[in-house]
Amino acid sequence: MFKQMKVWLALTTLLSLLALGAACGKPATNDAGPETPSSSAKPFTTPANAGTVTGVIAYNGAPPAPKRIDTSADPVCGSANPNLTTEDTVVKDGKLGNVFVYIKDGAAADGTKIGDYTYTTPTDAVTLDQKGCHYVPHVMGLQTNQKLRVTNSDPTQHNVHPTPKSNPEWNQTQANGAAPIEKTFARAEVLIPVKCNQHPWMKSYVGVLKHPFFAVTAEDGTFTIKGVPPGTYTVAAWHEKGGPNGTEKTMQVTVPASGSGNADFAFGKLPQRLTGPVCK
Ligand SMILES: [Cu+2]
Repeated sequence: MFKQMKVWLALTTLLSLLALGAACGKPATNDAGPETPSSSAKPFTTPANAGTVTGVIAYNGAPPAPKRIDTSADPVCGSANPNLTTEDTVVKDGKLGNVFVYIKDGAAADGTKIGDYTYTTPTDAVTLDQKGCHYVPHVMGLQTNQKLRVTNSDPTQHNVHPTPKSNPEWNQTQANGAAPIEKTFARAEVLIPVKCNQHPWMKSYVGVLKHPFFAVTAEDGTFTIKGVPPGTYTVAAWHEKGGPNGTEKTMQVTVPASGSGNADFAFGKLPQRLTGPVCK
């Protein structure tokens, strides 16, 4: 018992030190923006002059090299995916993949706040697969009450375990060949970590929003959020590193009618001239 406490203490100390070290990154909270629509809520329909929010996420400085994962705890994983590596910082040509980008706040040109609309829940499920003993995709998004469909493509057993803060926590064993697990999340939450109780290295993140204005950056760091009504918004970019809840950066973006608002973010090391006053 005492030993466990010591390990826990060491871990929390390490985490706080890490948080301090990432002085330029703002630790993220799980606040996904306005949750409850006001009494003036109106159903959202995509206007004919909707635009997009697009951008590229840069990664400054040398990215940490992916680490090889020791899968020896489960021989099936070792043979299925012998070259499994960490996916927390996926950088290609200075661009960062797996960043969750979303509209956090703001209003359309007619003054209606993004949180004041009600949105239709998509009928299609979003799939989170377990393949080669890792989660695919690593980061994904879905709307509140939209079905999350967890599948197991591996010849081994997994134990799917999301650890939300605003939604109920659950964990469920999924044997090889078992039927998909279907769940929904009723509350917006950015983002919900998902782990596997069977394989400690397995991790993924699920962003839940009441609206459809989110995207995950591709390997080349690009993203596009479609169907956005012209207006001015706070756009947030979230990456899992830099704090216990990841790092979130925001910027104001104006989406012109039938046009595109640009939201280029940068993670990693800040250029030297920006350090100091920028870091609070
Ligand atoms: Cu697993």
